[in-house]
Amino acid sequence: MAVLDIVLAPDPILRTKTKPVERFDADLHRLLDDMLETMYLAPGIGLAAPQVGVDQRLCVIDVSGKDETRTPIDLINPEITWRADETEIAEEGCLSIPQQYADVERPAAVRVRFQDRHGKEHEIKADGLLARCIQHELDHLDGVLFVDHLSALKRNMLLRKVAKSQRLKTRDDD
Ligand code: K1U
Ligand code: ZN
Repeated sequence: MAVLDIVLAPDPILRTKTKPVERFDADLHRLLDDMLETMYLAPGIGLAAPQVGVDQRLCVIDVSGKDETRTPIDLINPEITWRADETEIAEEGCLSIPQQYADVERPAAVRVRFQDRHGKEHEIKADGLLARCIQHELDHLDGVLFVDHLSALKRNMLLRKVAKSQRLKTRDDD
């Protein structure tokens, strides 16, 4: 397994709509395993393919706690089939927008239909942190970032901070 580089905003790949996965082969399994390893190391609770520079409709999620057994989920070609009317506000971060956090309002529960790494179809209902993480990751697959749910003022402030910290890092690395 390998740790992949995480793409940071404003890289344009984070703004592209991903293409459906068609081949459920060894290359796909390697990508999913590498993404899981990258997510656990980051650390994060989710990671979508565009965040590692891949234009494919897939993501990995594991919302288990620090002292719990790992429960990774691969979501291939996921689609939300139902959203609760009730919404919840909670703080989100993003591995592609490091060290920036904001409250985001989202439906409190969702149903999602997806394929696993073997191409088998599943549909699950999720609430709480899993529902939030699914929505955050599926947004990535449509080129949407959590800051897009904020006011333009807040969004530009967070994105400017990321751009500035990247400029400083590039300067320090030189
Ligand atoms: O997609 C990503 O950028 C990963 C992101 C997912 C996410 C965070 C918060 C709400 C919804 C979705 C992260 O994992 S950021 C890191 C994080 O939230 C975290 C890291 C370690 C332990 C617990 C949470
Ligand atoms: Zn993210």
